[in-house]
Amino acid sequence: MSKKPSAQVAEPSSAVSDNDVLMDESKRKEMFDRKPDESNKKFVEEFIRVLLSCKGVSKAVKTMDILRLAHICKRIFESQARLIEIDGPVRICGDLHAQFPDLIRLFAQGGFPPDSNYLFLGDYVDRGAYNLEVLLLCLSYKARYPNNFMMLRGNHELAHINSQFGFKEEIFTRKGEFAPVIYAEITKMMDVMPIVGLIGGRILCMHGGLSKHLKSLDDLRNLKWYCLKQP
Ligand SMILES: [Mn+2]
Repeated sequence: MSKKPSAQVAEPSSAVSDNDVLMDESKRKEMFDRKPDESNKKFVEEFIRVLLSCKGVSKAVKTMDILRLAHICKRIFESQARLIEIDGPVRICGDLHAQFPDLIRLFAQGGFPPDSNYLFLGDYVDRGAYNLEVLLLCLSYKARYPNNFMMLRGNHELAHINSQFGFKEEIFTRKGEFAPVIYAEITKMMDVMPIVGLIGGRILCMHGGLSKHLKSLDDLRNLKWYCLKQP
């Protein structure tokens, strides 16, 4: 799969009110927060089905659905710690860098969730051609199996990096007028992703290192959220 996904203008909205909600952050959040768990579960399962059938994000996935998934995952990340403590067995996977076929191969070999538990070490986006497919499939599994599918933050889950290495450009090429809101919401979600995983109380996992000022597991457990300003 070497061909880049074709550029596509964002889908037209069926009603003016849909667009109003889409562009209004507080209305959107209110609507998403009102959805019952069962509805979110069905929504995420459908998301996984569409992404696995390789229909392509531009054609098959609506902007509102991307925003809803980002919202669900942001809530999950906020409810879990920055140091996630899990027990094995778990499959640990490194950088995906927008390589959707590689992600599918990983699942084909290791078992599609929830047959296996996963800990991804970050860098879902940038460099490759399938930023949205990779990120959204991972987020869908995170939303569906929040305690069995773990996603750490890599250095590319930061706006000042992924605005330069392909992720932002892909969203703006493929999602047209709704790109700024999608990019902004995904960035806010990335800001609350965990940064360290501790498996079985003894295997410490992270993307690429930690500050020398963090000296103990309790320092990691007590880490506060932080946000970098978008460029
Ligand atoms: Mn990397």
